[in-house]
Amino acid sequence: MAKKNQTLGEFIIENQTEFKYSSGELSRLINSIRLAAKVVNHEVNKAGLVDIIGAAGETNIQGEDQQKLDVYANDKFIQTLTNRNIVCGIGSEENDDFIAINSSDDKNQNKYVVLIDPLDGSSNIDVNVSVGTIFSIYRRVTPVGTPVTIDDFLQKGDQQVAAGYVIYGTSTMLVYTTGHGVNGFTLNPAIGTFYLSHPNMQFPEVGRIYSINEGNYAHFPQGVKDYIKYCQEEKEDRPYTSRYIGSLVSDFHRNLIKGGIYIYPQTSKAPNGKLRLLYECNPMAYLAEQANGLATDGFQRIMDIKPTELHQRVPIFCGSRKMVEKAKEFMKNSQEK
Ligand code: P6P
Repeated sequence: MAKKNQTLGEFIIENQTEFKYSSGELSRLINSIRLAAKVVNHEVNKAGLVDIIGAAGETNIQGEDQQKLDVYANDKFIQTLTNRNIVCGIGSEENDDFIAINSSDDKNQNKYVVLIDPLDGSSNIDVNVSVGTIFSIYRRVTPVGTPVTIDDFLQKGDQQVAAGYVIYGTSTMLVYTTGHGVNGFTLNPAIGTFYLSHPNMQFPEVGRIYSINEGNYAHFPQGVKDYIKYCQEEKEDRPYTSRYIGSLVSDFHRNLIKGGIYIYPQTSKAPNGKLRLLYECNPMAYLAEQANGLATDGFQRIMDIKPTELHQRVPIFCGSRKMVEKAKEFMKNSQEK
């Protein structure tokens, strides 16, 4: 049972028996993410003060300019996950291929792989808008003690053992699930401790906020155009409010608290949408379902999609249950016309 003002450390210990595998491993996993989150938070909060922002002059596999903080955050999460000797592999938005950890050491009894978007929304850094880290944790499927393979990463979202995000906003929060609901912890930067501030987070069944980049309207599928018009109709419960921060973690977090739907659909220019299945959509889908919400690609459950590539993109509609269901109706109806 979550108690307000409990520290993250106390919460993990009190609830580690819920983790369906050996308890100590979850603690070490979440603790390594907690440490990296505090280190990255420190740098994000001073980004405006030192010349750490701005492109690092390189581009990542996505062809996007790598902001120095992207690189820094990626390095910190990989370093802490590696040092804790708990994972056998890491997949990151910033790395073309997955990273095998201690794979040559046959004593490597590590059982988990982590997929991570180390600094999502990083294009917002130099305009002082909140950004986030997203993580997804699986148990490996290949034999323990052997080198990790791509199969350990290409698992359906419903095989996740934990997932969550860190949001570096007006306050820094760690929000995560291990399959027993979603809990939010707020960092007290003065003492570097995360406190349980949002126990048992749940999407309101219906919200009044829709989040989508309407600049792409001309390229949206008809079902999305129809849903946007539905949101804008003058009715008893509408029009809804349009809010789009351009940072998935921030839009998702606001919708989780207030109710709402976030949509990044396929377009004529991007037939699979923009967001990545393994380290953006699956972890957010796990959180959404654990918080009484839904996450689909417009037609099927995100967590039922069998991944085929480390960096594959999928469309995503996620948030309050009734809103995602309504959007799915519009997508289905437009297909049948
Ligand atoms: P657009 C940030 O790059 C991101 O991955 C998400 O955090 C955000 O919701 C989306 O892309 C913004 O994309 O095309 O609307 O700028």
